[in-house]
Amino acid sequence: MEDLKKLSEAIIGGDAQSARAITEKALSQGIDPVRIVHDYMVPAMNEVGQRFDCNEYFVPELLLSARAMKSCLELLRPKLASGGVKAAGRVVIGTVKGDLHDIGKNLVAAMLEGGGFEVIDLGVNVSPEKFVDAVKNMDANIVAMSALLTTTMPAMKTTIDALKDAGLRQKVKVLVGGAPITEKFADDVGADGYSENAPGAVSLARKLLAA
Ligand code: B1M
Repeated sequence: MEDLKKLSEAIIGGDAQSARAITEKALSQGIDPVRIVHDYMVPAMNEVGQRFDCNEYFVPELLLSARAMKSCLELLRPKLASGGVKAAGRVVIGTVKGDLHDIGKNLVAAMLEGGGFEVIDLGVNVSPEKFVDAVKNMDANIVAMSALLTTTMPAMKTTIDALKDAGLRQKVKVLVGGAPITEKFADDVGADGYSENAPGAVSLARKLLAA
């Protein structure tokens, strides 16, 4: 069996080539992709964050680790999605305006796909207008927003207000998440739900649509 601790080490070290090779091998050995992500990749990125916090890592190191993480996610995404049975709902997802962090958002998108949702990923730095247009044009029933910066959290409220102004708020459930987001913040901005992690976002999306 593949030693997945080496995968964590490769992500922490920003070695995309090794990280990808280990992921490929682990998948060929039938290791559960959800386990690969949650037991090894997410903790590795958390360690990178801690090193950044104590000035051991700087932006270039973050970028290298993020690139390694993304490279592995490319391989994992189809596997995470293959469990889906039928479209459980249509989700428009994006990282809010001003925010370029997309690793967590990509993870949530991949897990939602895996949970049987149709996912329209608008990317990063998504303006309220772009969310509104996507809900209109794609006939989505969930809007999922991610924010990693305290300075971009207010964009979630601006987006919810834009949905209200466009007469779309009742049509969609709004799901929010990201490291600085809390349940209280979600309530304060008028979201329908908050999840602290990607698997939680999937069960919450199901619950919200069933309600
Ligand atoms: Co940035 N960054 N960053 N960064 N970065 C943080 C967020 C920070 C906490 C680091 C720090 O100072 N300790 C800090 C924010 C501080 C604050 O706001 N209070 C910070 C900063 C300051 C910045 C810059 C301003 C730095 C600079 O330029 N001086 C800059 C801002 C750029 C911008 O966005 N405009 C910046 C840039 C970057 C990089 C580009 C270098 C890179 C991002 C690469 C990329 O995403 N493509 C980066 C990184 C990698 C980080 C850290 C180290 C790691 C983030 C990450 O990917 N985590 C981060 C420190 C940290 O978080 N400890 C940091 C792994 C990922 C799996 O977790 O995204 O939290 P996360 O997702 C989780 C949950 O939050 C949840 O599910 C996932 C797990 O299952 N989740 C959801 C996420 N979205 C969800 C949505 C949901 C539900 C759950 O429903 C819709």
